[in-house]
Amino acid sequence: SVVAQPRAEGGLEQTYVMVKPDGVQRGLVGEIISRFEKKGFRLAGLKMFQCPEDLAKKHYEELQEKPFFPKLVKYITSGPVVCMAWEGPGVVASARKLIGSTNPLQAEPGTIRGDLAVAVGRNVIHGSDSVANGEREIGLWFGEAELCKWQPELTPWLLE
Ligand code: IDP
Repeated sequence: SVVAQPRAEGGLEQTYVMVKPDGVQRGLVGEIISRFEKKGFRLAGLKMFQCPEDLAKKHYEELQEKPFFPKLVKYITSGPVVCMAWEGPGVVASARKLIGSTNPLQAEPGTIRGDLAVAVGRNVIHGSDSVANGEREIGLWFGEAELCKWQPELTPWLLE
């Protein structure tokens, strides 16, 4: 059954992943979704969205004292983003590894930023940095009715 659910049940962790405006403009959405799908994570929410300034500021509130904060808000609101909620065991830390270091020039080859970006202010993708922030960010970007609780048929082949 598919019902709206604010949070994963059964202990499955969730993270908020977002293709930033540069990734959308560069046609990288499919490639990025594909990496998380192939890894074996479960998509719980997906939408395209033009982020308003107040949401960008709330999302990045921990960085509001940084000198690059105004540019960051401008970047995130500069075009549509693709918002995703992914779930699975250890998905927060694993997504951060798939994404790679904040500065794409320091990101390992094989990671999304390592393979697809060159500038910290155009680093293509966001991923929550803690389980608590994953919950906070999914709550910020998604309404309850936009999140699906479902059991892919493949689950027994992915999870013990
Ligand atoms: P993260 O996205 O890897 O978690 P954060 O430190 O949370 O990195 O920074 C949020 C975003 O702010 C980065 O992804 C990047 O787009 C931008 N950013 C971080 N540091 C800088 C900087 O030194 N100059 C410009 N932009 C930055």
